[in-house]
Amino acid sequence: MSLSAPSEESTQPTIQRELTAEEAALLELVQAPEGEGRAILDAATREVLGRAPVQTVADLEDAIARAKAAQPAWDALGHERRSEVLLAAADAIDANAEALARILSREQGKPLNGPNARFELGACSAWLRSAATTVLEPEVLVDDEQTHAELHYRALGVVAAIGPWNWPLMIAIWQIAPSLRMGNTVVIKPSEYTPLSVLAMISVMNEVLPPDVLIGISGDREVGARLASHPDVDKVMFTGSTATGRKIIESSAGNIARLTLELGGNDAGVVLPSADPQAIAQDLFWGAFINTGQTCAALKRLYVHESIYDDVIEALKSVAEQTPMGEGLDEANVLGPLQNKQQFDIVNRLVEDAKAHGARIVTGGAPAPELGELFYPITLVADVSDGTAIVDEEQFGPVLPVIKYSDVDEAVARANRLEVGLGGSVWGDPQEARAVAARIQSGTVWINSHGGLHPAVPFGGVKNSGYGLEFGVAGLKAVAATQVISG
Ligand code: TXE
Repeated sequence: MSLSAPSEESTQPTIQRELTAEEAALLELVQAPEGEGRAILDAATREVLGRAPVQTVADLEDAIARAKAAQPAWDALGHERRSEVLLAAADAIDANAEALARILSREQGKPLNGPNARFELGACSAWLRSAATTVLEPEVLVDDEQTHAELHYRALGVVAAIGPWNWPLMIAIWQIAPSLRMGNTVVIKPSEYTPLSVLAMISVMNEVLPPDVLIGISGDREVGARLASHPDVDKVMFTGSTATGRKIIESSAGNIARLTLELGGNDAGVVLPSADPQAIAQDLFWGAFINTGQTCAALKRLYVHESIYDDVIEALKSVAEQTPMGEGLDEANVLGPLQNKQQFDIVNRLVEDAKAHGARIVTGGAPAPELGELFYPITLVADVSDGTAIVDEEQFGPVLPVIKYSDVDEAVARANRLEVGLGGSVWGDPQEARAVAARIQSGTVWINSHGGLHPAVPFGGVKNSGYGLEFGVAGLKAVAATQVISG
């Protein structure tokens, strides 16, 4: 089989912005030989960054067989030794963090600075260290004169990790780290949009991991489908679209693979009348626009009480105007382009549709070709209502609809009316906000912030946002087989 290229094609034959020696060395380790592979573009400049290997279903079969063969010895190492190896892998990531951040910045588009590429590498190290040191003890279930029953957590076998293009390295680590910690081996297929940065990080980790414990496979959705449905795969960790999540659920009927599905959402924020618009503006802004809005648990619909509606919009506009967007390698920028043309077209379509339905564009509202082909400015859409596409569909980009409400019960009902529930937030007096938070249908509700994650705090969605928890002890349980020892 062959790998179908993403909808965009290279228009520039060579990279014009020079790679550092460290970046070039890492890319050389993972990319296809000269003249082979598929061109991967720098998201900001649209120059060719490198060549992704084009791996087939036959390569995948070989990878799964090797991962399966390596698993018993990795499991037999025991928790203490595996923990040491994973901490050494985190050290290796730290030692290569700047080069990896630069490759990530080029390939994904996110700037080096702000909560972006360097931040993502820091998170990779932190989450890997947390998984390496979190302990999952056996539980004594019953201990009386007749029975002693314990619940143990064992390795499952081979874990398939399938990831997206928005936080490609961090999400890869979220899938890899707990899986390896519990004694599983991992075959990971990065998104076809961002394979090079993920393969580079895997190659850095493989400097210290035993052979075949972690195998990267660079392939398209056909390879992803075969990986998820493979009879020798015991667990699938997937982050991506709801449509693909449904296909993976269907294929799990065949291999009975356990699933952790993080399928994005359309997170609502509710700003109560007690909120101070100036005080919350920065956090609201980054809650919505972290990674230029391309974040699963970003604020995607903002419901603001009518008494402070205009003030919140003004405060957000002012932050938007002071926040620089541009090429990621420029140290001044903290917002970047959309990663790919498909997402750029979604954002453009949703804004055009909002305008056609009479919405007011407060700032932005049209592409910014002067910055580059895939740049879209921060766009605030006001005087918009539920039922329009910009509110009801996940924009996954630098656009935020701000919706006016007059009654808190009504705002809660509107926040809950969609079939997704990853995150949510409530802004205002903390006590009042907590009471409202309990009524929001989402896996996490933040108070006076949105989207902050911690490696020890479980994260996962409800409704169509998927199921299964990641991080912390709950995350280790999700990649383990339970065994009761009773006697
Ligand atoms: O996702 P896909 P895409 C949303 C966002 C975006 C949309 C599509 O709204 O516009 O999803 O993005 C692999 N079996 N999110 O096209 O297609 C595929 O190769 C197994 C939200 O990137 O779901 C890639 O590695 N795997 C999301 C991965 O699945 C398959 C983050 C994701 O691709 C497969 C990104 C199959 N049948 C986009 N088909 C979030 N949760 O944050 C594809 N793949």
